[in-house]
Amino acid sequence: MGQNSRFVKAATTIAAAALGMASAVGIAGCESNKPVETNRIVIRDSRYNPPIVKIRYGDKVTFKNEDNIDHTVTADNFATPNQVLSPGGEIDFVPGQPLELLFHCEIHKFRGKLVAVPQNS
Ligand SMILES: [Cu+2]
Repeated sequence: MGQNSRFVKAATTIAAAALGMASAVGIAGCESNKPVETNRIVIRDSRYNPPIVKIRYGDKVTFKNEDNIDHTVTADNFATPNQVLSPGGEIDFVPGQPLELLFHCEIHKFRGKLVAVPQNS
């Protein structure tokens, strides 16, 4: 009985640690989880730079592919935006409401996040 409950406790601790890590990391491979206020997201070396962007909704954000291979900007829920970007290609996206949009490259699976906040925040 004593050993059994120790095992349960250990397993619980591991699960909690894994959860904490997942939320702290947020997006795998990102150096920083701090949103950067910018209207420009550049894809370079198969990453979105910066990986987490904050804008005001109604403002335009431009994605540009500066790599020499195709990438996509694809919303995780496959709603807008969903676009293949050839080398040098650009796409604009204007969120019509406050949102948190997770997006990724369908081809290479790297990830990014766009936070659109109310105009007065
Ligand atoms: Cu890609």
